[in-house]
Amino acid sequence: MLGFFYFLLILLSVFEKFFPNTTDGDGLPDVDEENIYFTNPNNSDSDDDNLTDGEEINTYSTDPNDSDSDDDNLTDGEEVNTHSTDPNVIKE
Ligand SMILES: [Ca+2]
Ligand SMILES: [Ca+2]
Ligand SMILES: [Ca+2]
Ligand SMILES: [Ca+2]
Repeated sequence: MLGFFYFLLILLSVFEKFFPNTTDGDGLPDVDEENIYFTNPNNSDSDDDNLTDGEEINTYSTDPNDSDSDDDNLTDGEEVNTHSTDPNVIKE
């Protein structure tokens, strides 16, 4: 009986590894949002700049907690979606 529970535990850990629990569907596991990125696990866009936390971390390398990573007064979302500028480099 104990062996069966052990088997279930292993099954669960394998499952979580391949299907990380992400409440807000931004592609970042909740545990990573809380412990690594310090973003909101219940909000797919913590800084409200129209890029999801996952896009900022994995695609654009921008700050998911700063709506304007390079402080040039254009939000990260505006730079990527509207101006096609680099959200990490201040435009001259
Ligand atoms: Ca999030
Ligand atoms: Ca964002
Ligand atoms: Ca941002
Ligand atoms: Ca900017």
